Amino acid sequence: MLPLTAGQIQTFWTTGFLVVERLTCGDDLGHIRRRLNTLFARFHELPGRHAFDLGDEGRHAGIQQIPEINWTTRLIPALKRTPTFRAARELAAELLGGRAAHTGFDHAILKPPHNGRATPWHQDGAYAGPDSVATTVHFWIPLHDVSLEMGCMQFIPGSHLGPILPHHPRAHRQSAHVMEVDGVNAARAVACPLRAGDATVHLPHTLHQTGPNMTDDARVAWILEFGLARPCVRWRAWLGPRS
Ligand SMILES: O=C(O)CCC(=O)C(=O)O
Repeated sequence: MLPLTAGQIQTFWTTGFLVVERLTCGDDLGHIRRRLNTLFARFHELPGRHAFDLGDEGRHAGIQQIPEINWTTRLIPALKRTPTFRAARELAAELLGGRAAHTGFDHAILKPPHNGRATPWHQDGAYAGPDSVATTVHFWIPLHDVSLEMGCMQFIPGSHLGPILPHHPRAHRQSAHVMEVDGVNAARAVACPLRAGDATVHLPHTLHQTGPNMTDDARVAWILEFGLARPCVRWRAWLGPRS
């Protein structure tokens, strides 16, 4: 993967998102997909903090609409050693202008064929606590080609410059896990269909959504978050455990 150009970095900070072509290769995507498939295959056995549904019900035993697995790299640490993970971390460093580190959070989202549910408009920052000030960059990496009909990412350019808007659980259902924001002018949305190996990257305030999967194939995306590596993390390592 070539370094980003100054123009790409400027586009990212101006619009709040960027399409990155050829982040990774098909072989590694295949490897990641096999590993993630093993997690989705035992979705119902995973501890509750790892497994949610982004559809109407956040947790249920029935047919999943949009299963999501959080902290995939805690479940399968080898995922952090993949070329895809390393390439995303390198690009994060270029975008952030310093050494980048995994925030610790990552997730995988599956949209089964004809799942009938969009992932609603939201800002990732709505899930963080009010004291969260860190600037992080979020890579959305589909494990295959992805079209608008399959549920590619859509962004509102410039929305990263605004505040975190009021969010509510999907369709105001208290049993929903996924958050939603009302009143988004979807006419301004930019859809980002991708080829396998490409990715999008966005900021915590950038408004985004994905449509329902209207195709016969499953849509799977792996999402990785990086921030600037903080010196104090190294200091803590040097100091060792504090009594
Ligand atoms: O993959 C999806 O459907 C939604 C992804 C998303 O909203 C996110 O990563 O924040």
